[in-house]
Formats: sequence, structure tokens, C-alpha cells
Amino acid sequence: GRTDVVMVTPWLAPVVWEGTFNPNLLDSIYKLKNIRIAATVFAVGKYTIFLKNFLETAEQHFFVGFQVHVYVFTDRPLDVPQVKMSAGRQLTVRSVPNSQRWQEISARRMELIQKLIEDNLHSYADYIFCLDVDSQFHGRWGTESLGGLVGVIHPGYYRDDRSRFPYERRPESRAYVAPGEGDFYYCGGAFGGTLEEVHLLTKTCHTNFIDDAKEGIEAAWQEESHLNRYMWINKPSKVLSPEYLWQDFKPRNPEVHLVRFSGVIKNYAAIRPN
Ligand code: UD2
Repeated sequence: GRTDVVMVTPWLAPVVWEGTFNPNLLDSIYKLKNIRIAATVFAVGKYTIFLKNFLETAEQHFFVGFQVHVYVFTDRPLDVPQVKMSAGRQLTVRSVPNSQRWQEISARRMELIQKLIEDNLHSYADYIFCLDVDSQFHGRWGTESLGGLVGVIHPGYYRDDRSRFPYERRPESRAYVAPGEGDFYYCGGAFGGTLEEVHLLTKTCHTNFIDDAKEGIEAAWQEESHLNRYMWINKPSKVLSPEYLWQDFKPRNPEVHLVRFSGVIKNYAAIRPN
């Protein structure tokens, strides 16, 4: 156990930090269940440059020893690098259109993940994680992260008072979180859970994003704002600490004993379409 961090939420969901779980015990339990993990990653436009590092480090750290199916969504299928995958692991490329607005590329992920699950993903996976591509793995991300609905605490705000969380604050948006409300500020760059739970999340966030757009509103942080509203109403059954999505530009805080996955430093102006 740990005494320097919160290990359980007020609604009794575990908050996963290094030192709060026994990886060997958990792996042996899930091995017997023969679980299958899907991961989605979007690389649209110039973001294909991040794929090699993402995929190579996933091979080293993401559910090693389990059945993993990575779905790469891209408009540049020819730029998807060949990465050697271990037995039981595979990669599928899905074509998606590009867009002139990065906000749209990022937000549209919700709809495409919803569709992927509806396209009979149930025959191929039990759990799914949806991850930003401009990221890399450094340490174990495994069975300790499994749950019904899984959120990751954003590394940028977890030490702040909730009044400083960048939730959508306009009541007319369907992503609205009122002052004084909200549990954590969760990342848009990593979330997951069972197919059923992630299907409901992506469908709800997509519908709310579209309904907002019809009224000329785009939430402050696009689908991340909608995800935060969703997870305020529908509490995650497991919460992953910022070890599960750190940012390379941030020095590691002492309570973070292990960075497992992190966003790489990027030049926004050079890689985004606008
Ligand atoms: C944050 C979130 C991101 C999303 C965004 C708000 C984290 C760490 N990141 O990141 O998930 O919620 O805010 O919209 O929580 N993409 C492309 N091509 C593009 C632009 C984006 O493929 O031209 C994809 C790619 O998978 C990328 C993701 O969309 O990882 C998010 O875009 P971003 O990384 O530029 O957004 P960022 O860094 O503001």
C-alpha cells in the first residue's frame, strides 16, 4: 500500500499507483480467463510520425504476454511502419479521412471507436483502451488497469483544487460541469474498459459533441470535455494514476514512482493541419 497518495475514490474505485497491486498475482488470474485486449490509436496527417515509437514501446510494455489487437486509424495507410509483433499480438489498419481542423480529428475518434465496437469487435476483444499516438510506453501497463470503465487522471491538474480543472464551464454545452462539481480531471488521451462500457461512453460523447455542434458550441477541450462530463455522471470503476499518462516535458513528481506511458514533446505548429 501507499500512504502518500489517494488509493481509493469516495465511491470505492481503486486508484492505481505503483506499489498498490501485485502484478504477478493479477496476471495469473487474468491468464486463466484468456482475455483479449484491443487498443485504438489514431494517426491522421503528420501524426503518423509517432506510430513507430508508439508501437515498438507497446510491444515492450503493454499487456506483455496477453492477446493484444492494435487498431491503427489513419488516412496514410502506406506510412504505417512494419513493427515486429510477438505471438498473440496483431495490428489492423483502418482508413479514415483527414480533416482541416485538428479539433475535429481528435473529437471524431469517439464516433470511430463507437463504430469499431459495433462492427462486431465483441468477437475479437473483451477490453479496449483508446490512446493518443503522440505517446510512448516506458513501464508496465497491464492487468492492473482492467475494469468496467477506466479513466486516467490527467497529469497536468491532479495536484490542483477542482476549481482549477479546465472543464467546460458554459451551461449551454452538454459537456458542462458546474463549479464545485467533478471528481478528477481525466485525460482524453487514455481511457478504456469493457467493450460495453466504452461503447456507451463513446456513443454518448459523440452524440453530445454533435448536438453541441448543431447549436454552434464546441467544448473547451473537445471530446476530453465530454469525457469528463460523462465520468462525473458515470463514475469509473477503476481510476489510473498519472503514471498512466505523464508528459515528457514535466519533471517527474516524487509520488510518481514509475512513468508507464507519456506524451512526447511535440511541435504543434509543425504537425497539426491548422
Ligand atoms: C489533449 C488530449 C487529447 C485530446 C485533446 C483535446 C491528453 C494527453 N491529450 O491533447 O487526447 O483530448 O487534448 O482535443 O490527454 N490526431 C491526429 N492528427 C492530428 C491531430 C490529432 O492523428 O492532426 C490524433 C492523435 O491520435 C493525437 C490525438 O488526436 O494523439 C489528440 O490530439 P493532440 O495530441 O494534438 O491533442 P493534445 O496534445 O492537445
